[in-house]
Amino acid sequence: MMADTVAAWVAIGSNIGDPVHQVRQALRALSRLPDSRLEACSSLYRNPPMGPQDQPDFINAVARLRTSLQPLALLDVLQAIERLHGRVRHRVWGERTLDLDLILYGARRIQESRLTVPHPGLAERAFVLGPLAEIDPGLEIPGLGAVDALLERVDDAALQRVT
Ligand code: A4P
Ligand code: MG
Repeated sequence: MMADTVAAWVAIGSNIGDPVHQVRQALRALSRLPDSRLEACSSLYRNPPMGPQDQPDFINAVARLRTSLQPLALLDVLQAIERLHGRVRHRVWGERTLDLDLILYGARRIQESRLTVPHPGLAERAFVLGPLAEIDPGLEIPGLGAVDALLERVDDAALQRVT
């Protein structure tokens, strides 16, 4: 049925309105994508903002999909979900109702105007590495090494699992 599928990882972030609700809604939307299956999702993690500090804490999570969508088609559907959730982008690294980043697509490295994979911020972001290591600790990030090794190099003390 789904030919030539790959695993793809999506990082979810929200810090406006009801972020826990937004992230859960996003997971629900990811479970309904065409030609894709939601295979795993991390816990939700509350953590302080990276960037401007005068904004609310974020809720972050990571999901693993199995998909036969090509990378740009997957980016299109992720951006459609962001728009459905009333995504408004106020400023760089600022607050947002919902941010969906395609962080990994199989073992591929992609460099296009609309899409860079692995996501460039990956190795520095505890709020991505922590949830990713929860679901796929031994995963090799193309060009960067294993997720759990990368996680050891960042400060994840402020990541707080939402119960
Ligand atoms: N784009 C390129 N590569 C990708 C990719 N791998 N995944 C392009 C998704 N999009 C990608 O995206 C701008 C453009 O990037 C898209 O049109 C797409 O073609 P955007 O989502 O509008 O921009 P952005 O995400 O607002 O970029 P910005 O402002 O650099 O934000 P970041 O880097 O995503 O960071 N603190 C915590 N604790 N948790 C967070 O989740 N998030 C941010 C936003 C800041 N601080 C945070 C968090
Ligand atoms: Mg984004």
